[in-house]
Amino acid sequence: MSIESLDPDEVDAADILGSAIERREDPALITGDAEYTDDIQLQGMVHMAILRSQHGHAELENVDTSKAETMDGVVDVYTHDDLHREDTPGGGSYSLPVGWLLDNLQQVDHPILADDRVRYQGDAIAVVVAEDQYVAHDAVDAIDVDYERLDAVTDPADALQGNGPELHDDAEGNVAFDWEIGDAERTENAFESAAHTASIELENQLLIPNAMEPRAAVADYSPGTDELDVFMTSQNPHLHRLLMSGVIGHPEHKLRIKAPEVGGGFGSKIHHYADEALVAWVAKHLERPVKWTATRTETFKTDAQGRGHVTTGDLAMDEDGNIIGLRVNTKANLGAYLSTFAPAVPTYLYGTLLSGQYDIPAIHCSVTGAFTNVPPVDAYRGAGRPEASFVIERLAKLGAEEVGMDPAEFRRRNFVLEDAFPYQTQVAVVYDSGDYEKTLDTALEMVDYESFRERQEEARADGRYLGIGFSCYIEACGLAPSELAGQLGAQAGLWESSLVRFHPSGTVTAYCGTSGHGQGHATTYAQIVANELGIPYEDVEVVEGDTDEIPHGMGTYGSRSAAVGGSSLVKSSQKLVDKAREIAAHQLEADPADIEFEGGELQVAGAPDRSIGIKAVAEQSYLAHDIPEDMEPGLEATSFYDPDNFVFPFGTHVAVVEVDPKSGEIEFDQYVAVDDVGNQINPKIVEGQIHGGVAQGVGQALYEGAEYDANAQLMTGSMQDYAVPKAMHIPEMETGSTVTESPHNPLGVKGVGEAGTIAAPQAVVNAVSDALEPFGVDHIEMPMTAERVWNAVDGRADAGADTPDAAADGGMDDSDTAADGDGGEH
Ligand code: MCN
Repeated sequence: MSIESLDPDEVDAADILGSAIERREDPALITGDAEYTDDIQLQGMVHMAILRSQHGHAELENVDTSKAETMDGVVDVYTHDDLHREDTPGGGSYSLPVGWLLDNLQQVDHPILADDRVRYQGDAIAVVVAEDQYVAHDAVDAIDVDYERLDAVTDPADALQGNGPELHDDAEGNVAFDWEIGDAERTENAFESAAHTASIELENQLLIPNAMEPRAAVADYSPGTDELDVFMTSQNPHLHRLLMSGVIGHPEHKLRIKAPEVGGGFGSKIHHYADEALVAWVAKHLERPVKWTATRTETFKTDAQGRGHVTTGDLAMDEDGNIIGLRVNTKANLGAYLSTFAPAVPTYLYGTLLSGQYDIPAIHCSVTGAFTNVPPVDAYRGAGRPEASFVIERLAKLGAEEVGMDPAEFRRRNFVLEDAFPYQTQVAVVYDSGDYEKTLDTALEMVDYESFRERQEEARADGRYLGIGFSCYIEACGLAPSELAGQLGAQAGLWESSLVRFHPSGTVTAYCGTSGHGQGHATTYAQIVANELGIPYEDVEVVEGDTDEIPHGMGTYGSRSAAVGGSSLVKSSQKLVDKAREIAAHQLEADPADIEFEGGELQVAGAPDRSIGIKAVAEQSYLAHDIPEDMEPGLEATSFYDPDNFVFPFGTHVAVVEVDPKSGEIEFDQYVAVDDVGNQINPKIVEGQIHGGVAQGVGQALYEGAEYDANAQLMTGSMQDYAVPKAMHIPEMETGSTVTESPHNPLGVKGVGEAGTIAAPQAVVNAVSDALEPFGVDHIEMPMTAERVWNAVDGRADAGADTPDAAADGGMDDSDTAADGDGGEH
C-alpha cells in the first residue's frame, strides 16, 4: 500500500504541489557524496576530545592534567579555571543559557566545563586538543581526576520526595518549577459528580535520541578579521549563533554557523550544548581550526534525553460514558541542568494537549520539574505531546472498559465534533480544524474492526492472544506564533523567514531559515516555490542551514518547517510576483491590477496575446532598461512569516498484536496509521515521515529506555544495551490519510514530522493490554520487553487472580500455563 514515487519530469507543472515526487536529496546521501561535519578537513586542523565524568554525582577534588599535557602531539589541555575569564557575560563564567522561562523557574548555573562538582555521568571536566584525534583521546585517558563520590538520584519522584541528594544549592528539594494548567476546582467537582472513574499510574521512560550522525563541530577562526566560522550538526543555525555568541562572548555578526549535511537530529541537535561552544572557544583561543566529533558513547551520555515522566491520571465519566473531567499530576525529569528548551517540554507542550481529541469540560494538570543525576532532558521527537497523548489514550482505553463500552465507540462519543472548530480546549489551546470521526472510521475499515472481535474470540479459544489498540491522537506543531510563545516564556520569536531570488537567466534560489536534517526540504520547498512562480521544479534550488547565506531563521523542530517555513516561501514568492506584475504592466502598457498571473505567464486580463513570462520579466528586472520609474532593479523578495496559531494534525493509529503469555513475546499482526496533516505537499515524504515516526514510537513502546543504576551510571550506554529497533522489529505499516486544511497558513498544511512518534506508543500498549485482558493485565510499563510482559502475566497468575489457568492449576508452570489455556472464555 506504499505510495509510488514519481519522477518530477513526468509530473505536469500545474500538479507539482501535492505530487509524490522522489526526494532530490537522496542521490548525494545514498552515494556518499554528501558532506557531513566530520568530513570537513581544514589545513592545520587540530582535534578536540573531552574528558567526561565517570560518576553520576561527585565532587571534583583534583584534576591533574600534567601527564596529558606532556604527551607527544598534545597541543593544550583546558579545565574550568582556564575558561574562567572576567570579560565574559555573567561575571566570568562560561555557562549555558535557558531559552524558555517559566514564572517560578529555578535557574541553576550550567558551566561548560564543570567547576568543583559533576552532576551526571558525562558532565564535561576537561578538554584536550591534539594533532590527531587518537592522541586527543589517549591524552583524555591520561588525565587524573580525584572524585569524592556522592549519592545520586535518577528518578524524578525520588528526587522530589527527598529520597536522594540535592543537586544544586539554588534548587531546594530539587524543584526546578511547579506549573499547572486548567481549573482545579471545576475538575474536582467533576470527579465528585462522576458515575465512573478510571485511573492510571505510569512512567513515560527516558529515551536516548539516536541520530545516525553523532554531534560534531569544526571551528575556524581568522584573527585578522575576528571572524569565527563554526560548522556543526545543527537543527537551527541562527539560534545556535545567537546562543553561542552569548556563551563564548563573540559578536553575533562575526560568528557564522553552518550546518552541512546533518544525519538526523530528532530534537537532539536543537539545544546548545557545552561541547560545540568549547570547540569554538578553543579555535579562537588557539587560532587554529578545531574538530570534535562525539563518539557513539558520548552521544549516549550527553545528548539531551527525552520524556522521563512519572504520572498519575484520572478520568471522570458520567452514566453514559461522556468524559466530564481529567486530572493529571506529573513529575518530570529535567536531568542535571536545564537544557535550552527543557522548561517548555513538560509544560506548554504537554499540559496543553491533554484534552486529546475529546470535548472534556474540566481538566487540571500539575507538573513539577525535578533535577536528577541524568543528562539534561529536553525535546525528543514529539516533545511533550507523546507524553500527553499517552496519558489520555491510555485513560480512554481504561475509561471505555470502566463504562463497559467498545473503545472505538467510547472515543467517538467523546470526540470534538467536526462542526465545533475552532475548538477552545480547557487547557489554553484552540484547535484549528479537524474531523476525528473520519480518521477513526477510515482506520476501522482498514483494520476490518467489524470482524476483529470474532477473530479475537476464535484465537483465544485456540490459546492465542490477539489484542487491538487505538490511538486517536492530536498534536500541536508548526511552532509559532511569536507573541503567544513570548507570553508562555519563549526567549525567541517563532516566525520563519525566507528569501526567494530570481537569477537573470530565470532560475531561482530559495533560502529558508529552517534547517532540514532528513525531512526532504530541498524537494518540498522547491515544489512550493515552483508552484507559486509557475516555473519548472528543476529550476528551483533550495538553500538552508547557513547564517552567512540566509538572512535569518528559527530552524527545524516542532514540525514547523512546512507550516511556517513553507508559508514564508509562499509569502516571499507572492511578493516577488507582485513586483513582476508591475514590470509586466509597465512593459505591456497596462494597469498592474489588470495583470493576471497563471502558470508562469503574466497576462493582461482578457487579452491572451498580451503576455510575458515571469522568466522574461526576471531578465528584464536585471537589465533594468525598461522597468517602472523609481523601481529598484532585480527580482527577489524576503519575508518573515508569523502565523496566528499552531496547527493541530491528528489521526487514528491502530495496532493489532499477538502476545505469547508463555514467553512474553509480542508480534504485530497489523499496524494501521491514518493521519490528517492537512494538505500534503508531497505524499511520499509525508508517508516516509509517518513510517519513521511510527518506528520511533514502536521503539519506545517495545524496546528503548535509558536505564541507570543507583549511582546514576548509564546501564544502556551502547547499541548493545539500548535497543533501537531494527527493520525486522518494525511492523509493516498500512497508511491512509484524510485532509482537513489548516486555516492558519496559506498552504493549508499541518506538520507531519512527529505525528507517528506521538501516535504509536499508546496504540501498541493498548493492544497488548487488550490481548492480555483475560489475564487481568491492564498496564505494562514501556518498554514492554518480553520479560516485563511475562512478569505481568505471571504476577497475576501467582496472585491467584481470575486468569484463565490460575483457577485451574494455581499458576503458571512450564507445562501447562495460562498461555496454553482457554483464556478466551473469560
Ligand atoms: N510535509 C508535507 N506535507 C505536509 C506536512 C509536511 O509534504 N502537510 C513535508 C515537509 O515539507 C517536510 C516534511 O514533510 O519535507 C516534514 O515537515 P514538517 O512536519 O514541517 O517537519 P519539519 O520539516 O519541521 O521537521 C521536523 C520534524 C521533527 S520535529 C523531528 S524530531 C523529526 C522529523 O521532523 N526529526 C527527523 N522528521 C525527521 N526525519 C528525519 N529523517 N530525521 C530527523 O531527525
